[in-house]
Amino acid sequence: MPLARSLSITSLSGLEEWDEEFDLEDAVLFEIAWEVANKVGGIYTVIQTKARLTAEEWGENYFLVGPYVESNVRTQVELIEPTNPALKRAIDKMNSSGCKVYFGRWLIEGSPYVVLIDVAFTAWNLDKWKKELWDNFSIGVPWFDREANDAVLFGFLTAWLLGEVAQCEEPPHILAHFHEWLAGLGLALCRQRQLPVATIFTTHATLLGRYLCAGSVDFYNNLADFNVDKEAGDRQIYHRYCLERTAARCAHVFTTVSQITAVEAEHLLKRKPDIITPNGLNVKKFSAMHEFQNLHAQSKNRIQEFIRGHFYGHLDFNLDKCLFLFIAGRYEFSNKGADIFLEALARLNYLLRVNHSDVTVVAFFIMPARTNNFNVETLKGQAVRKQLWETLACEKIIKRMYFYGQLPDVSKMLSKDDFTMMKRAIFATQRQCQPPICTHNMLEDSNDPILTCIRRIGLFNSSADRVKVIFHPEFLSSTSPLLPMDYEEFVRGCHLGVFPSYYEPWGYTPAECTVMGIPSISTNLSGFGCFMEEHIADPSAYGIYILDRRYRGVDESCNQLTSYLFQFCQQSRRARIIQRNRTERLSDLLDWRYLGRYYISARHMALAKAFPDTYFYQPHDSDTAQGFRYPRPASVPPSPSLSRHSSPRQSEAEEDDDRYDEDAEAEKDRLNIRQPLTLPSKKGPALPYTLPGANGEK
Ligand code: G6P
Ligand code: 1S3
Repeated sequence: MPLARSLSITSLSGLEEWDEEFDLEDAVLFEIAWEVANKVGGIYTVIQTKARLTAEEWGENYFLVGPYVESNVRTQVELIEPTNPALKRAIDKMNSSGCKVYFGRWLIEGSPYVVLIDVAFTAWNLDKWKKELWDNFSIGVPWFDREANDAVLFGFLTAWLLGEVAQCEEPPHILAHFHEWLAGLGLALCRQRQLPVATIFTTHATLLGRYLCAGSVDFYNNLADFNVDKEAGDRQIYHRYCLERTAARCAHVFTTVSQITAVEAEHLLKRKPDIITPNGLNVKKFSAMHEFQNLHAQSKNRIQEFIRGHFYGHLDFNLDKCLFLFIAGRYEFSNKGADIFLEALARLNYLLRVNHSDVTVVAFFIMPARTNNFNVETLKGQAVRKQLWETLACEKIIKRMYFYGQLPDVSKMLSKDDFTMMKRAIFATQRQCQPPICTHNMLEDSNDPILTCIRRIGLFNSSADRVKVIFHPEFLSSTSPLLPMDYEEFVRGCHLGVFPSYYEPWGYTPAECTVMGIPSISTNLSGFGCFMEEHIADPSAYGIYILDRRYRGVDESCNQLTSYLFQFCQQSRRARIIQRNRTERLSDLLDWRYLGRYYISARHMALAKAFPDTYFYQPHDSDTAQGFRYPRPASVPPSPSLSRHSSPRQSEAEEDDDRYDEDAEAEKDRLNIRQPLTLPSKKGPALPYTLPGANGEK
């Protein structure tokens, strides 16, 4: 068995170094999730971004296990022969017993090995396995729940695979990390069959939490009082809930992504997580410090191009004074806070109008819904823009300039025909209707929650509106004929991400904004918001606005959101640039190179619990629970009156002055960050966790 290295995390600017001595020589790690090489939601991002670091740590002994989806495999995976003899034997044995199990390398950073299981191919076992599930766990799965049926097949197949590996001649110490309820049954089966496997279960959201929040329930104030069985039954997810709860209860180590979801899990799944494993990202560092600012300007230009087309005939606002806001993610209207974002936009529209502001806000909603492709009016907008551009940048005129070879005579530059052509092109940009709200033909237009809300609040992109809305009900793609940008480019070009979620165990969207240096609004009900609140002395100074949705009513939260937005609109360009610099400086905090340590702790904890004769886990110092805090940036004025708005604010006169010394500003704050940090002790994670066995679980 090849050697796995133990990990040493080093040199993150301003953050703690971390060395963990734990001999993994004789261990193999399987990480099992339905979203391995299969993008459905946030778990894909967790696994894909973390792969490089985990592959560095475990080398040849790291295997991801997921479902075989042909279209994904064709584009993302290189199929090869299994490299590990024990795993090869296990796969061969399963394949000769009527399964289809593939082995390959996932073509992402770190190129981890993947074992992909074709669950449909073994569907003939479903009834037999469901009976076994009923006999051993008393969980009955109805025939019509396709997802739950897949979870049963995937669970039995992964347990089969691990069982085969465990039966080889000199079995390694097997560590299996299962993500989310869809993969959880494999864990329960490993425990029920008493396989020599150390198990971890991570929940990224509880099923019941998601369902309850989507209804009209005061979730966080009633967490302790829900009759969980009844609530799950009422929502027809009792069997799924049982699968999730069984996995959480059976795991050697149970983890979740944030403190707020830990409390939720304790009440709804009846087990307190042993450790919190916050989600990180693969942070890209540019050699030029302000490259991300240049990228912002480039991407913003491309969004402006789109806006020129979308608002053709109504482009009566100054694009240079236009701010781009956006919300993006799974289309859960109230869970993701699209409801209060729209309401706050209506209020912001009123405030900007009565204050005669020259700022225009364009708010993008990027949330996939059922559509029938792009609508004609939106496509026409982009066609008109292109035609106008081609006419104005007429080849003939350019050639004339070129042939002169000297300063051109302006009076001879344009002929009468050129003028006629230009007039026609400009007249063609007139339009009778308002610029569209939605870029696509919606299948359920009349019931769609975003469109219904827009109809109610009356934000129709009229000339008088200072807030315009664009609903793009499809994820972005660089090959789109409308807005040809991928998500990352789009985020870089925006000014502010707005994510006022009510239910958000972690929330990758604001984290992604942060590492790209784009300010964002999240809430104290999101894992990300709470994490930032805990680690930064004055989050808003860093462009991390955290909305209070916990202790305030909806209307109050909405007012707070409106005031954040209005305050943001009042910032000068220079202030925005300073703020982006500060935001970007937080990216180390969200890097897997820093946050990966919690996963490492969870693994060591599980190995020590399952194989106490071989592994010993030393719990970390209790004082580490405090973690560290980024201080207020040195450049924030100390006086209470001036510092009330901790976002940088400059006078209007400075608005267009973007020549200030960004590097000096950045250096000042950077030095400040290095000074008074309360760092976690050498080996300790900064987040609170309970010690192994504290829940009486084994
Ligand atoms: C970046 C660029 C500047 C540009 C600015 C626009 O900082 O380096 O050249 O002026 O972005 O900022 P804004 O917030 O107005 O999009
Ligand atoms: C979940 O995905 P979601 O958007 O349904 O898992 C993500 C990854 O852990 C997490 O960021 C998100 O908050 C959860 O809700």
